[in-house]
Amino acid sequence: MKRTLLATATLCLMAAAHAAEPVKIGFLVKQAEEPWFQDEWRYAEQAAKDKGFTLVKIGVPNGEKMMAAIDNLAAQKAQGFVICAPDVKLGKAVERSAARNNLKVISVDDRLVDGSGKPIASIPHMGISGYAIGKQVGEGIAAEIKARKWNMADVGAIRVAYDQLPTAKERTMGAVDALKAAGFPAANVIDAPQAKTDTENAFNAANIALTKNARFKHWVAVGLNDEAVLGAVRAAEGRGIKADNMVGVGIGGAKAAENELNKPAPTGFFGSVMISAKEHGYQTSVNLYNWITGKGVPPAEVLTKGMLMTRANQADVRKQMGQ
Ligand code: FCA
Repeated sequence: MKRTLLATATLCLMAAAHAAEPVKIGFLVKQAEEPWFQDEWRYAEQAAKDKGFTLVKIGVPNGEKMMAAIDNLAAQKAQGFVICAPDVKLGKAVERSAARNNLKVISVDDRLVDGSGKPIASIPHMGISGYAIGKQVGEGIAAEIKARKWNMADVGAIRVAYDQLPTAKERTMGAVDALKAAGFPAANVIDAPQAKTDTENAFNAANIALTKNARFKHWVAVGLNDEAVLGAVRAAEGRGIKADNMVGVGIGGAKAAENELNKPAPTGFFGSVMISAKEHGYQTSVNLYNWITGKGVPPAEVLTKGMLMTRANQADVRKQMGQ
């Protein structure tokens, strides 16, 4: 009995000591230069301020930097981290390294997978509903093709592809499926694989697709994010294909899209399905904070929604998305 009491008292003391430790959380992103990730960080900072924890932001462009960042967080006595990894196949390495360092981990945007491509169930995840959001892209483009009264046989669709990333494949396949459902000919869809998910690589990929398919009168473009579609739009411009003959719809709605939609004259970047950097940055951080402080375990998977934003409705969409 005495021993039990003593053990209980020790446990209570340990818990109290733990609770008193300042909370420190890492937020690791694969492409720190991308406006979407800048926004996530900004909202994570907001969560840190609201809840009173320290946020450590680290860019992890490759596996080596990612592993070093996790060890570094442990050395600084952080208790956990949110991560969008440079390669989802590093999932097992993330899981092991977090466990070894006694860090809690939540993934954001890109779901981590094991060697066979299966999602790692022990790591809670918040991502976008990729296929549904991709469909919104395709539906938005199909509506614009109809509004312009283009003959679909004369339209080429560039799918800027990054199929090794599951969410990227889901997004672009959702877009293509919606186009096909609207009567778009499957044979007019051209895959343009990009080596990295940024504008420069999308530009190079789209350029090849355009060169090889000069037969089309009009073009549309889809990709996993705004940067991918912007690459296609810029490549088309380089070949004299401007706003009246290009309808590109991205995914994201962060600064890159905003700049484009606010240029005085419309470009081939017709719109973007806006997704919630606020939820992805703020809510993942709060979920992790609650987990660390024993206030609650994060949901295993949260998939967030998007809204089609164009020049015509951008103010309204931003308001509705709370951003
Ligand atoms: C992926 C993409 C980003 C962003 C995010 C939600 O990580 O690479 O551009 O779209 O999903």
